[in-house]
Amino acid sequence: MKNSALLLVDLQNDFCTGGALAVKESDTVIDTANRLIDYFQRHQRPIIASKDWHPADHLSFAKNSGTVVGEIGQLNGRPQVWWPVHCVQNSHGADFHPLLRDDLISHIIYKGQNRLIDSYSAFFDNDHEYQTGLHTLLQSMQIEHLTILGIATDYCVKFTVLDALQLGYQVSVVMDGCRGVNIQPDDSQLAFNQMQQHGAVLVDSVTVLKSDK
Ligand code: VGL
Ligand code: ZN
Repeated sequence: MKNSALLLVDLQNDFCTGGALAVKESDTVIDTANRLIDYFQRHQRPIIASKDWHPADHLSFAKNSGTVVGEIGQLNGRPQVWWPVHCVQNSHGADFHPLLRDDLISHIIYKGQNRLIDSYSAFFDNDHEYQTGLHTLLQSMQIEHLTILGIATDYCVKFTVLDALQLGYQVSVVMDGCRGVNIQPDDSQLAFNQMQQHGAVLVDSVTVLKSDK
């Protein structure tokens, strides 16, 4: 546990049941997140959460780009999936899920504020130009290992994990704490494979909770 932190990716209403971009079984994710939050709290380790935090005029929203939800186009010279309006700053959809133990979250990282570029990773915008401050925060706390879970497996979790590995962190991905959008049915499985190939360790929450060191 020493030098370890918990990173919860985008556990917001819009990605949960009833939300604009809901994944399946989000209740399970919140449940798993709460058990890990309790564990990291008991071990006095940092609990960090990211929030997708878009201005209402964000150009990843199909409505603002005159495009069709789920199709792929180009934004600022890079491939972009067009999304429904989601996680608009200060809206209910951008709030944490009501059952999440967010009172125990020690730091919140905001991403996706620039309307011209999407930001799947909690570390960088998709062009890797702008940093969110997460890396600086982790460095200031001498964090070397991250336990990561959240939504969506095939977007924000995947790119957060790949950036973390590239920055030199050891990463455990809690599989039962992740769910994906799955535009293609096996997108989440492919994302898990890709994270593992790049050096992430895929774990089950039960294993994490049992390892009492
Ligand atoms: C996400 C699509 C658009 C995510 C965010 O949190 O995975 N996906 N914005
Ligand atoms: Zn988004």
